[in-house]
Amino acid sequence: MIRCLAFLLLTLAQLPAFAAGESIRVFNWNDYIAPEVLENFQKQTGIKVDYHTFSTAEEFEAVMANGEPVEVAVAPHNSLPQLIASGKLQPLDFNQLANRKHLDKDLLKKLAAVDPDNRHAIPYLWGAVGLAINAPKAEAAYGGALPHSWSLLFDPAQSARLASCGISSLDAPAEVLSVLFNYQGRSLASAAPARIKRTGDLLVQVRPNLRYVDSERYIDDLDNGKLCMAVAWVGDALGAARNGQPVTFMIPDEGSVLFIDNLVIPNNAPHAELAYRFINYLMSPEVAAQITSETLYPSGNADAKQFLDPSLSNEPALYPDAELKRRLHVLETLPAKQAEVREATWQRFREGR
Ligand code: N2P
Repeated sequence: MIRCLAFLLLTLAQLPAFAAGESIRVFNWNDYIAPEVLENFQKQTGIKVDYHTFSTAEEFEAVMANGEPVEVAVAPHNSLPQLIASGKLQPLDFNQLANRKHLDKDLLKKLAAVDPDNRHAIPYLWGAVGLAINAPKAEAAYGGALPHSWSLLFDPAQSARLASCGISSLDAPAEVLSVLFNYQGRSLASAAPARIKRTGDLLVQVRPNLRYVDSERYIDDLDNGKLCMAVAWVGDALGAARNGQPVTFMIPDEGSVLFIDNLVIPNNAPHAELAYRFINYLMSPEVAAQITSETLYPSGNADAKQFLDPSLSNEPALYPDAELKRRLHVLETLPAKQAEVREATWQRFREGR
């Protein structure tokens, strides 16, 4: 009864907000939230969420560059230095973020390299780039056990053996090029433009073995057994396994990159006070656990772990052990002077010519 009354009071207390038609615009990656989290936030606060998605870092950057009014966006960590330097983000008022205490301290430390003192960004979800492999299909096409190596993709002779059962790549130039340079024993961040251009020749050689370069389409195709190997973000690969496919997420022995995606408030947010309420809601450990349970991406919230099903809190792809951590490095912020050659190189790969 007391609970019912409390609920009624809460509902009534929130009615004026709803009546006033308060709303926020949110930009997030595709397949990167639990829909009930948005519904519950709306129900509890009366604040309507006008929710939009994007599937590439380039689309995200375009939204930020064209100055659309947005309350909350989910920014990749390597975009932060440029966004902060150009004054696109509001410094956060930690007093309005009581749930900030639940954040993962190690992650905050890593993020401080791109956002000094963690002033502008709240880690939301993070994860690794790896290979999603449908082993029965891939082994049958390959003709035996698969090497634990990025050579499955980058060695044209090997990827040719898998072409018939379907390969795809993320449309994520910084991440895929960084993985490729690392596989070659080099660093993308310090590469000369001519070297990046030459790497494009290798990508173009491999490209006929791939069906497409797209960060969204592969989710359904993995789920439906239409691909046997995809360069994947961890949650999208684990999602195919949850949907009953014999898909595993493999981090090749040569290692891979990590991304950290962050809640930010753009400086032109019309209703920053509502943005704080949304971000604080997402940072509650129960809500963060709901998001990880749905998306299968590791949470930026350390206290979410206790609310996860043990099958998830024991999942090595969500909570990597020390050996795996050693093989993963946070994607570097790439020098602006490489941007042009990286874009041109990637365009050749994406379009396959
Ligand atoms: C999920 C989106 C993952 C975001 N499809 C990677 N930065």
